[in-house]
Amino acid sequence: MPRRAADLLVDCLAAHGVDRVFCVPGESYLAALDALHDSNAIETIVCRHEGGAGFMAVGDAKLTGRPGVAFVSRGPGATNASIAVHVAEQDAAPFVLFVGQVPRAEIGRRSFQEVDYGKTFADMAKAVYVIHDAGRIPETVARAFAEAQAPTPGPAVVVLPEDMLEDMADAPVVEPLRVPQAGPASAAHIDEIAAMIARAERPLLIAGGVGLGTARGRKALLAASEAHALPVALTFKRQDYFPNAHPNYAGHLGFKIPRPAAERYLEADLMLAVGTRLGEVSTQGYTLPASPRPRQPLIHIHDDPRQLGRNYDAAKALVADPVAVLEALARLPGKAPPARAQWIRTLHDPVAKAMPWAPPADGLLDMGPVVAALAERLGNDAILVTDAGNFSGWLHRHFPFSGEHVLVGSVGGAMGIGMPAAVAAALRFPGRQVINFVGDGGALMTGSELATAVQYGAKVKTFISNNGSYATIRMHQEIAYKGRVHGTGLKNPDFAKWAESFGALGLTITAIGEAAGVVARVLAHDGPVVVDVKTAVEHITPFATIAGLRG
Ligand SMILES: Cc1ncc(C[n+]2csc(CCOP(=O)(O)OP(=O)(O)O)c2C)c(N)n1
Repeated sequence: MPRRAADLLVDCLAAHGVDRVFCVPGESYLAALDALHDSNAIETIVCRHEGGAGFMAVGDAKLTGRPGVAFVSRGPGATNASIAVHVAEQDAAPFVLFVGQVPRAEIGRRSFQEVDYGKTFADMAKAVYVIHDAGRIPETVARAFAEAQAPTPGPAVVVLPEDMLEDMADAPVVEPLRVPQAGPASAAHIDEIAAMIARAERPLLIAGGVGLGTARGRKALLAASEAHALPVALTFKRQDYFPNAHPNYAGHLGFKIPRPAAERYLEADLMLAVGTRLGEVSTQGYTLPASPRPRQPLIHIHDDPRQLGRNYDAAKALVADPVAVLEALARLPGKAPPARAQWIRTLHDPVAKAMPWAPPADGLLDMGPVVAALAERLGNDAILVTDAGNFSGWLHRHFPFSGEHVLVGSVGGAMGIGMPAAVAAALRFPGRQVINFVGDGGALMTGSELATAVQYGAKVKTFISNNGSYATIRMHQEIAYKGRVHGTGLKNPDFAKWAESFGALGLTITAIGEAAGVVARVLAHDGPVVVDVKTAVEHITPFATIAGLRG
């Protein structure tokens, strides 16, 4: 039976398990909105900015492992959403972005709000599909979802000329395509890897990527680490994959870790990089391990052959499912030279020592007491979301991720992901605590999605580090152009009142002694909360003060 293309599209989404789409409406896809109006399977979350809608879809994808979906309008909507396309690529998050387009007869005339998405997204999306023929909606949707999920996961863009959505089509829904996946490694490969580990006195397992973040992946990582006495360092924003209190935990490869820590890792006589692309941040600018030829043998395991050999000449580069490799390793008995125990302590002890927060001697407020109070009170299934900026450093340093906590942040370092991703998390898991850490910079980039939280009852708890500065950039300024502070100062609203005006609870912390009580109130409140944490910019990172940088 022929039916409207827009209805066929919505049926195809439902067949792909889509139960929620994030959007900002546009006249370029009215028919799709009209079809969503009648869908019982799919909830539409209307957002305040396409960047917010895209970040929500990416946040949802990070939590479910399934493609997040957003609908945005042509030119202005699509370009606003582009930040999420970029983040999905950098973060390996499956994301399908549907974009309205001018009518087919207008394409190529530089019509009102027309964009050539193939050109615009060529360097960000894995694929851009334009549907000219309504009969090809089912096949195209299926391909876009498969592409978004295939190793390495990422963004796919589907372009919908507005008149096409009104056409009639009688094509059947195409059920989800099988997504190509790498298999396990052969027994010979596993034996060889186990033998290399057994010979090493100072091996280091660098774990990251998306697959290891699943419950199965985390279990395999822990089991392989324990079976083979392997210290585990986690890549940027993947700090939640391994229990931080475990004696084999070797730390988080965050932004520019202190040099002594990097040098400790570089003492390794074997590096085993599993699931990670070995990106710039985690590798400290391609020095840990050294690119292209590491100082020590490198075993690099990834399920996408394109990620191997790009920046590293690995002693062993293996295309395989990283989780299956860890599971296979965990089944083998491990042997470790006696010196291994000391090596593990060398990596773990400094991290463990720095983990408990202690009030600073100068008594100034930073995010430390908030993190300490959260560490005491949060349940093991809490979801912690971070925007991009130095404020997140206190969480990375002082929050003991249990291995079950989930951390959502942007590997690609995009500011603005915090509030939207937290809203998506609270909608997806209404029974779990969702904590959002954001700076005063990021807060006003996409903080208006607090309205979306209130509209849909997402109980997000947001802590804003209000230091009156884009402090991360101020820090770079203080280092590169000592004392010449310019373009980084901020004059902020009263964030508690700002939150109240949305209908959320607004609270303020002005001193260290207030933090524990406010955190308790936040967690007890049955609704969205924003806390204005009046942090001192002097504590510009957990590792340095401005006076220290200037001195
Ligand atoms: C969308 C985006 N714009 C700009 C940057 C560059 N940038 C990185 S951190 C930062 C400052 C963050 O400021 P804030 O949110 O106040 O946190 P703080 O650094 O003070 O902890 C900026 C501007 C970025 N990463 N993303």
